[in-house]
Amino acid sequence: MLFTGNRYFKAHPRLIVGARGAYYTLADGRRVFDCLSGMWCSPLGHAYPGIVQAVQSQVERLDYSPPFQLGHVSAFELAARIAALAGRPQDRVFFANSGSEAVDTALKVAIAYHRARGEASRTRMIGRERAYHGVGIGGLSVGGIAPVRKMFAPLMVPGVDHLPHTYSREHMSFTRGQPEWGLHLAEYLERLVSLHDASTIAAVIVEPVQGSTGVIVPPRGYLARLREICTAHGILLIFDEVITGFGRLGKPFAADFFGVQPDLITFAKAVTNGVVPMGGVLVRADIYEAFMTGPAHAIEFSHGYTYSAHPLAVAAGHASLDALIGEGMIERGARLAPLFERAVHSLRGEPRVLDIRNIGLCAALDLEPAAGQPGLVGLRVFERALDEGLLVRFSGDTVALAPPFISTEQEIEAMIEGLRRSLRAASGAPP
Ligand code: PXG
Repeated sequence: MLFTGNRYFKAHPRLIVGARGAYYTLADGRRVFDCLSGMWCSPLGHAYPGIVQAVQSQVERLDYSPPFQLGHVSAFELAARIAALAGRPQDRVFFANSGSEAVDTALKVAIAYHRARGEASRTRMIGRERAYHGVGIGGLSVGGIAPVRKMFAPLMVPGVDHLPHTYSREHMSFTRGQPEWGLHLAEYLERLVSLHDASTIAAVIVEPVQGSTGVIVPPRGYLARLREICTAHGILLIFDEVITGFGRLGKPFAADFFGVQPDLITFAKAVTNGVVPMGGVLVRADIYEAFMTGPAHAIEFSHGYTYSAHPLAVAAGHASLDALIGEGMIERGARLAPLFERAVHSLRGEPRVLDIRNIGLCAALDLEPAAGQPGLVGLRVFERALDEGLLVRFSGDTVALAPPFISTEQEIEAMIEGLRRSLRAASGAPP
């Protein structure tokens, strides 16, 4: 089992048998609202007709295409559409199959780019505390969630350092959107540059909004300041948009939302609405060009996966973009965000609620842990929520919400009222 208590699961199996629209069907027949859009990956809900049809027809036309030394047209078209969507039409795209692979690919691009330009001393990478960048060796190394890393300590890539995370309950609890406090934390990057010297640093990687650790929203001005410092020192800035990409904040990418452009953007999850695995990296054109040296038949970048740009993923990607853009689904999500914000913050004052944070169509609640039993309150709320017909995501004692863009206002309100009852029931208060 993945990131799951195996023994608890075997004793209390939770099995899913179907999904349609914003609902899953569990093995016991219960229909539950999908409060996290799958695992942040299905903003269009499940069995979206355009995607189902596109994947079905693709599997009959071209079910697999070797991505080394060959290509297929629709993969290039999808790359161009994604770059255009990001407002960076000159960018190149490298396809992978997951967020973890996208992150490891971006780190490789960064290291190899400096080497290609004769700055091979730039090997160091800077991540951030509480970051989640997947489970590859690179992503783990720049990641900052201790329980995820500690078991694998000897595998960490050497020469990685971390910025402090930007969360402070004292200064920002119950903030709606971006906190006013915390801009000064970007200056830690200057300190790391002074410590290690810019000539040793290849890249800084951050999630614009930290997702997995519980929706930590960047302080106002923070990302722009990181951008300035990176630019001043020739350091590449990577935004890991595996969660924020494709509309979660109400704009196609968090880079647009915050008005800060990184050099590379990793994406995954919603690019195919979660229907077929896909990840990738958007790379600035001049970074790509730096590799285009040597004999024209030679391999410029020795990296790739058997399933990169898999035809079924590409088909699902095109159909997802048709809906996200063509059918206005990102805008629909954006329109729901103010109502979602009001609704989720109405949970302030409910039992054990220590903090609520939100941005776009995502939010997290920190709950006061039970003494000596971290994670137990989260588990209880999760189980009570299932009884309320809600599938919420909990991690420790933090509950995360990121409903599908196809949700109705009534569904958002019902989700919050169901969660309210779950919080009360889990704490023993009258429901
Ligand atoms: N980067 C970021 C920012 C992520 O959020 C990954 C990389 C890795 O992606 P893959 O596809 O390799 O899993 C992620 C994944 C949760 C949750 O509930 C979040 C993720 C995965 C599973 C659960 O917060 N993020």
